[in-house]
Amino acid sequence: MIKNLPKADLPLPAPRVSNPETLAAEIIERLTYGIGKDAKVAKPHDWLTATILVVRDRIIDRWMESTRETYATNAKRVYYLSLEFLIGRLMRDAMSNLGLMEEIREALGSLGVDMAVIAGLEPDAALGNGGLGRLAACFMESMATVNIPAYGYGIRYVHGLFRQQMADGWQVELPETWLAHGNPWEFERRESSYEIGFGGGVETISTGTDEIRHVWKPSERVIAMAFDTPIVGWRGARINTLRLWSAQPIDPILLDAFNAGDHIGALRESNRAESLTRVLYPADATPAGQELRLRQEYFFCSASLQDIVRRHLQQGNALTDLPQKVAIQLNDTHPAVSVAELMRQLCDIHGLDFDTAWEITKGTFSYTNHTLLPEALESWPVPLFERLLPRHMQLVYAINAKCLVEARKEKNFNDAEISSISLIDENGDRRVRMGNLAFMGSHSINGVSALHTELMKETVFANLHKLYPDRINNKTNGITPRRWLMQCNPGLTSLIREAIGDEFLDDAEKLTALDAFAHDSAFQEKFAAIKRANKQQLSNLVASRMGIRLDPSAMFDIQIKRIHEYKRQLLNIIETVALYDQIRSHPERDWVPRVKLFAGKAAPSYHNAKLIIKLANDVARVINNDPSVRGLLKVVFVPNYNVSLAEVMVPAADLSEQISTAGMEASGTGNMKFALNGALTIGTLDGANVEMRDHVGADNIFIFGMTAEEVGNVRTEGHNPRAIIEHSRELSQALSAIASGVFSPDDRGRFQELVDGLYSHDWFMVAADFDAYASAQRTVDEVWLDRSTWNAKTIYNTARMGWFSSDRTIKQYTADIWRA
Ligand code: T68
Repeated sequence: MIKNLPKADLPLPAPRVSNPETLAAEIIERLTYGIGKDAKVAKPHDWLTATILVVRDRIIDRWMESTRETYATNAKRVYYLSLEFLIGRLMRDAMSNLGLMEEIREALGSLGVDMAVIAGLEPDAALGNGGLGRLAACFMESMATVNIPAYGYGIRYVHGLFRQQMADGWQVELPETWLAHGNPWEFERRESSYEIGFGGGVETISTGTDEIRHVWKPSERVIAMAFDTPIVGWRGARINTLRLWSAQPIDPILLDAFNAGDHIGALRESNRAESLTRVLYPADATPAGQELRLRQEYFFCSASLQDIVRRHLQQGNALTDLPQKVAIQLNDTHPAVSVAELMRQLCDIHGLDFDTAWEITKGTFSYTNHTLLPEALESWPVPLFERLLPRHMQLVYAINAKCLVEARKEKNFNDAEISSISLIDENGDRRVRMGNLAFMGSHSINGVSALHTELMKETVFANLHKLYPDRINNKTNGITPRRWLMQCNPGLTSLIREAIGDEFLDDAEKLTALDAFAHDSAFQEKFAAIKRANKQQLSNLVASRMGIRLDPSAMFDIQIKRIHEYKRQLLNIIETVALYDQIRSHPERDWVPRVKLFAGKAAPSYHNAKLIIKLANDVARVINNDPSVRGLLKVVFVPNYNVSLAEVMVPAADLSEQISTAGMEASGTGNMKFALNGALTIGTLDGANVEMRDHVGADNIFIFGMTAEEVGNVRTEGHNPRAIIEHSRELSQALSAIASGVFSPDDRGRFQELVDGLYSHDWFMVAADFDAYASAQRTVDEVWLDRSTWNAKTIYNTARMGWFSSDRTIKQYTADIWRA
């Protein structure tokens, strides 16, 4: 029998000592007793795991302290619900934030292990598609840094975003297996498990009074089990938790079926449950649309809300105090079913009346919108929603009725206005609109850049904004300077420390002190030398992965992001082809040597995006093998873009391509990473580019092309892209080369449809913006040739990008939305 010990008097472990000798001894101890390996035969992966375990030990004390403190003060907690967390590697992040990097490097060195080698083995946690998922990861780090008691909630996908390979220039998707060697960062929490239901029906029970209670009787149940990962803030200020849910069957095996000889049937239920959290949907900016996706959404929302409500009650709080103690941020509409789920838990499980529950719900939730693309707005067919979540469907109707009556009575909305704000889209097959559900159920709805927020008010949410004019607000995105400056660019970080001291490490806006050095030629040279070293590193990577040699003295012109027509990689490729023509026609001119680098994944079902990748590779092959180019132009598509690759490419860029069709990129965050690392931006007045121009100064960024307003006008009034193309000699030559098969001799018609789209509608204004873009590129060349001017501009960029720290963004969410 275990006796009940007087818990309060139990001693806490002594804090760990962290000098290299102690660390080395602990690494050996972990290797031996934690992993069961003799140092003599340990493989690099074993060293990696042992090192992570030693770093982790130093996190745990503070993690417990952070949790205890929140409990003791009963402080308001922030919950960030996101179907995606694009974390990348964690070891360097944790070591750097705890100030352990040099000590661990030395400890490993004393054991004959190269830290860089084992750090390179850590798999990327790629539980996200792109910007939205990476933003969630930056926010997690910043929330810990600015000391917000926050939890991230998401899904523990067994397979994150696919690995991209090239086969003859075509994208091929392979499964990604980040858990293959185990995951030393996560803690399985079997005790934090919840039942999640699907399907079945709703029963009503009379409670004796005039009320009736609804009881959902699901026909299918699975278990959600928690896995916790600690997230370390800068200087270890605070450690928060990222809680990811994994689906488990209620019965791991149906023994009756197994014993009756049905071996496959015995595992059917188990497979069905586990398949729920097996893969991340690889489509970004387009809703996945399948039933499994809705099941994933509901699964993680229900588990998270059960957990949140349990913690709230366990702390002794009343349910009516939920908005005072809990803020739940919905990362896009993917977790929007939470609105109906919280209503269900409050009304059906905890017995609150509908109106009280609705006030609590609106007070608790807030919603971030990340896109206005009409095709990206999530909606679910009513029959599917009803079959999978019958009780939630009833609640959606009830919420809808309440809000539509309000609109009709208080704001005199007409039929068209009512139908645009309704939760049910009645055009064609009936669908549940998740954006409208998130909007109605939240007290705050925010966009992610100033321009995007204004467009939200004018377009997609115009009528909801009219109904609830105080809800929409802007929170311009940010990036964590720890990962995106200090860790990925240690050379630049030390140079800045030498110049302006350490204050910027704790407050990125202190980088403005660098302004004073912009025209200091000695400083310029050091700054340029660091850029050059970063370019050399990227060149080494390209040489070893692709066998292509790059000249680090050439201008590195980089476009890395998901492949999407609105992001206009095609514009960049066409301009590359035009430049290729020019270099050959005018060999006597003083051409600036350039390397055009691309990387990014296409959604597996996105035909045109995949064709654009193939075009980039076809163009690269022809240009790189043409001796008449004399090395003045190289084109490289680096496969398998992920966070770790970005950490090498971002610090190596001279020129950052942010050239989306104006009005279509909600914010962008890659744009911020490049500029912070001293790349100059060539870009449109889109998303956060607009605010970047305001901060770095119009002279230090290359802006070109149509404005969002102009794009809007052209789209409503119609335009004639054929005339535009025929008017531009460079453009028509480049397009006819591409269309006629100059780059695809094995299949001359391969790119015909891509080019035809530009002639017929040019929805993304590629032709319309081409001349402005090409001319901006020639301005870039001119400035490049005047090195001290170029260098001054790059320093101004680094100096003035501090405002785009995600610490600033998180402080604004805290002050205006969460009030934590
Ligand atoms: C991005 N959105 C925006 N969506 O495109 C980008 N979509 O401008 C912005 O900077 C970023 O969000 C952060 O706010 C996305 O990344 C998705 O990834 C996505 C995923 C699934 C379904 C729909």
